[in-house]
Amino acid sequence: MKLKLAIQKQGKLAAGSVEMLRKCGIAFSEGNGKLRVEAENFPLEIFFLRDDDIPEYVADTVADIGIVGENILAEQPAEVEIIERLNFGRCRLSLAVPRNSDIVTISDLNGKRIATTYPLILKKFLQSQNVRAEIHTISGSAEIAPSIGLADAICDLVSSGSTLFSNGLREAFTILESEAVLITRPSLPKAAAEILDKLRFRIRSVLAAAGNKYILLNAPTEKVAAISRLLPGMRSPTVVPLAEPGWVSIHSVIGANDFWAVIDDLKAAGAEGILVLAIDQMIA
Ligand code: PRT
Ligand code: ZN
Repeated sequence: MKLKLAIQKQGKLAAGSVEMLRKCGIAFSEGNGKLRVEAENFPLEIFFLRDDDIPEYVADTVADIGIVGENILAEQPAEVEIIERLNFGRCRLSLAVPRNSDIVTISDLNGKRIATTYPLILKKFLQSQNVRAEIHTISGSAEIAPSIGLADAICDLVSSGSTLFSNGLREAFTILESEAVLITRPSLPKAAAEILDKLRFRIRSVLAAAGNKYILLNAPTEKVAAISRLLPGMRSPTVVPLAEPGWVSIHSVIGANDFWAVIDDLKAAGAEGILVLAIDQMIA
């Protein structure tokens, strides 16, 4: 019995999906245009597919689980459920207009033509805003639609914003925020569900680790209490004596974003030789 996972073959989520599996300790060979591989050390079979097809394949039992962008689920509702948010592939679906456009408020879109590959989400959004606009469904490269006279605005995915910028467009309104998510269908067979539980445990350990750093520092023994208050850690910091009398090494875990906020306080409290390291897995 193997759990069947569908991931994107090529594109913006392909590398992140493979990286997530590797961090979960799952080994498999990639490449050579393969559409299907079996993991070497975990009961998993991986299918490489177009992202748009993944929700349907999961719903139809071709695959048990899949990794897709939330935007795909919003555009193509399928009988699947989101079970983990994976913290990569972040983007937003936005309305963008030519930089010098007189479209400023959402109601300025009334009567305008909007090109998009996301007609369903756009239609619902416009309805919710009481805007009547003409939706032009295209299959890609929405960013060039205004310059060739096809549309007054576009509705497309944005991440860094550089595609909009280099096409003379500005982001006007955000409709939806998205990231990669793990999906499955309700009522997986028991054996598949058991493997999925093991995989989710690993994924959560990887996600928890990504949000944290391991910190080590040296300090005089009398400073331990003050420094420990700044570094609560998973339970409390580990304090180990250094060879030099009166000195200790303090080890702890700290939020990846919290480190910069406490660094000055740590130094002021007497910390020296501070090292901050990445954590691969974290099991609470
Ligand atoms: O071949 P297949 O159908 O599998 O791929 P695809 O071309 O349909 O999808 P792909 O690879 O472009 O995107 C897959 C998923 O990645 C999307 O459904 C999103 O969930 C996610 N994602 C994250 C993005 C982006 N970031 C992104 N920046 N998808 C697309 N883009 C495109 C966007 O459409 C625009 O053309 O990148 C451009 C904008 O990027 P910036 O950085 O210039 O703003
Ligand atoms: Zn696609």
